[in-house]
Amino acid sequence: MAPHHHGATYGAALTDAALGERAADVLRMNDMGGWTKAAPLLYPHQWSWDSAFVAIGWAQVDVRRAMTEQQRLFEAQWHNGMVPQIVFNPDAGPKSYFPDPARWACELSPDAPVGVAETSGLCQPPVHAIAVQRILEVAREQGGSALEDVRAQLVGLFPKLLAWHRYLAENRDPGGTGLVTTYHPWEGIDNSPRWDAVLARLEVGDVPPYTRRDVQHVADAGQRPTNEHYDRFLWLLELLKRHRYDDAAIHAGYPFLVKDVFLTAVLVTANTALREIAEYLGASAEDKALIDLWRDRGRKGIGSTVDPAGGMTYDLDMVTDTPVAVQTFAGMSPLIDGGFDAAQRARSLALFDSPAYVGHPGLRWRMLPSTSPESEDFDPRNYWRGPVWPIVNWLFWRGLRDGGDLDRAEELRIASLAALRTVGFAEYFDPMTGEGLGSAMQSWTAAVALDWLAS
Ligand code: 2M8
Repeated sequence: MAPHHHGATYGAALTDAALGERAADVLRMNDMGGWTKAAPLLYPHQWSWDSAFVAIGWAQVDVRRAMTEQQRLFEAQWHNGMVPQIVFNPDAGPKSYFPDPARWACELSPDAPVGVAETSGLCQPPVHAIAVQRILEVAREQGGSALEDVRAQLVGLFPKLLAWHRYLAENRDPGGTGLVTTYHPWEGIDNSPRWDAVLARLEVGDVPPYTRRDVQHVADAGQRPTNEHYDRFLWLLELLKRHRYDDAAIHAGYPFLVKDVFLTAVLVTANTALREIAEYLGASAEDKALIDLWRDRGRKGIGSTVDPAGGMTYDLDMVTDTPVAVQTFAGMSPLIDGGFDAAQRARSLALFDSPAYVGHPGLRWRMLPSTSPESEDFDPRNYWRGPVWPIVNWLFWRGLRDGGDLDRAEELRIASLAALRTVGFAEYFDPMTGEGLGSAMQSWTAAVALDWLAS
């Protein structure tokens, strides 16, 4: 089966064992020896948050290999603590993906890991401490030399995780609001309608010519961002280079500055995870206090974004100082961490269960779509504008469980496994028809299947 075709060999009758075997095969197929490609053709490099999920998947196969996945990623960490969105595979060649290292020109920044790795100049949601906490949990169940080795790997990784969280808490939040600033759609939720208004406002200048590679690997371009959006993405990249990727300069004079509630919620729960890791390793009281401070400030920050009318958490466009009132899963971001106060949680849960989201009668499976089917922005087949992303559902599942909503969490886990049994390990799928879309054999989809099967 060609890696860009979906579905043919899957079916509702697949046993758990067979599903797990196939998921592990996807990881093995994309394994480059120590790190894992995000997908066979569309994404032939190491992506930051993909690799965190991938490590969660590897934990079910080999805990040491799972830790290696994160060690390799953090070798490319920038001197300012940023973990880059993409670590390029030097052997994949310049035509394997666009934008390539030459277009990023990260050597313009004194913080880039020049001579160590070629990377992009942005970052992605900090799932890494969450992954490491999960690997540690699995290793503790195994005990013996597996645990000893993981612990040794963890000792080296802990200061790097701390530096990463410090980068987000400080460089990406110079005002200490508790909310992380995002600079670009490529920082995770690529063509979400959350960015439409900010992108529409941009005055696009000269973008050097380029050839899109992504649309060569998906069945139809309608599953990917438009050319108009790509021009805007590339224009922002030119501006970032003019600022030499300097966070202070970017905050002072760059047109895409959004306080991102989803990214912040992931950081909150990553801090909860890092706090546990710190405890396990016997970290200093100072480090532990710092993590507590970041976590609490993040929760407060998210609390400040709640729309009084509907209860959604909205991103804040820093340039116009207005909330981004768009109906996506980011509006229920408090559910991603188990530690939000009961009142906020109840509001988010009511939205989650409503017909605008998981309660929508047309859904093939009761899973959270990327954009509300009731919103005018909804497009069931286009990338982050409607399709279901299993990894997003994994984050909500984990938050529901940690917050004590065990029945809901279990329903979501069962629904997700039923979907993956039928759809296979597609990058994303149509919430109404269940058709697999984007890349097939997507590593992080296989990874969350492995974790759900084990949970
Ligand atoms: C998608 O993003 C890349 C750019 O990073 C792309 O469209 O080329 C997003 O879904 C992103 O969140 C993800 O990390 C990446 C690889 O799976 O693909």
